[in-house]
Amino acid sequence: MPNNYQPDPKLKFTFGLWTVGNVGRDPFGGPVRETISPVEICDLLGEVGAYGVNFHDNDLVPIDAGQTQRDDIVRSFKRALKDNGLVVPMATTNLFGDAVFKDGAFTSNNAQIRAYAIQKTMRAMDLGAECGAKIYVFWGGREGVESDATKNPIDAIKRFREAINFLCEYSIEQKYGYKFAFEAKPNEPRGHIYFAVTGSYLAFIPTLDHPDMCGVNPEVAHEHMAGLNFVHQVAAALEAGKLFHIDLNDQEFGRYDQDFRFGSVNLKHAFFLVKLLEDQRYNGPRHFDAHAFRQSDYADVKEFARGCMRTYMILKEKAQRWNADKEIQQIVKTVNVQDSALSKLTAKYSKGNAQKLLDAPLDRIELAAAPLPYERLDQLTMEVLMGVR
Ligand code: GCO
Ligand code: MN
Ligand code: MN
Repeated sequence: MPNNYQPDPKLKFTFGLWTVGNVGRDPFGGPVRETISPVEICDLLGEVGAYGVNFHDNDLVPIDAGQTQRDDIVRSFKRALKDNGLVVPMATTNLFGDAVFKDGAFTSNNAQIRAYAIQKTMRAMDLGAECGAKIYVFWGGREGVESDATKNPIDAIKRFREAINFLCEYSIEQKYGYKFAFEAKPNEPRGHIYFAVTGSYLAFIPTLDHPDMCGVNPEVAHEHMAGLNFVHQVAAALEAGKLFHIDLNDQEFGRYDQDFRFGSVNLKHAFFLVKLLEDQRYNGPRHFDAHAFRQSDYADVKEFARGCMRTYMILKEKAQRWNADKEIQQIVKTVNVQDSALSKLTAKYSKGNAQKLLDAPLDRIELAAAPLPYERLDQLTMEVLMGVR
């Protein structure tokens, strides 16, 4: 059946104001695209068929705006959302751009800056709630150090916990119904960022006052910067019931933070990621936290946005093909050797089961001889991906 890969609203494809609105600034050069307003960004996203748009407080409302300016901006933004059939599933705080956060926000050494960061987040949570957001992302871009002489890493964890506990209570009291999603990154802009990988947050969450409200927002590029297998990080989050949001993009291993179009670098990883999300029926937003090449004009930025969504849809179709492929499934079945009697024994410890297991005739030489045709399985996977199967 022909498929034109139109964005499926059920997949909840979202972009940040800061992604398609990225003007191409980098450490070595200024903007290469003119700034477009939040309303124009909504028009662009409406045109390419996105489901929603996310923002940091200051992507929408400048940090020094007064109340009237804020209200005017929010009014026109809400109209643009409506005109373009967009929703706002997620909001977040810019706790990294202003000079006040140069040495961190929630983990700053200065109690007054920590308090300001919490205050700014409360206001940004108000703004997000006003626009309908139900997921609140925490990315600690400046929560780190260049030198461990400058901050105590144990204090940093305690300070971060205190801030999150405070903000959970605020969300509950205001009846915002937010779910908090923590986004890890190992470095950039800091030399070292605390909570370097998704697993760090999975270990941190149970220590909070409201662990049920809290989950993670893993990002492809961030785990690849750390040299990790992103699919495994996402699997850990899913298995723990903690995948509240996901930032999709791409990244060469071992390079600077690139934020490339989803699937454009590591196609095979992207395939297994989409397959995992779809097989597990992940139902949250699929957020593209990426931006177009610096060479692109806004016509090409639209191609970038369409490309992110198309690649996801195409990989979803490839995953269905993989799941339906008879030879692939036969191999999967063969290598997953079943033994219900032994599985019953090992499922739960008891003295009796332990004794039976000790007595079980398990022959390691015979077991090692069972075939594992993984070369064939992997090549079949590649052929599905390359479109010849
Ligand atoms: C980055 C991060 C950010 C966050 C955003 C939302 O590398 O800059 O990915 O884009 O996702 O601040 O919290
Ligand atoms: Mn990022
Ligand atoms: Mn991100």
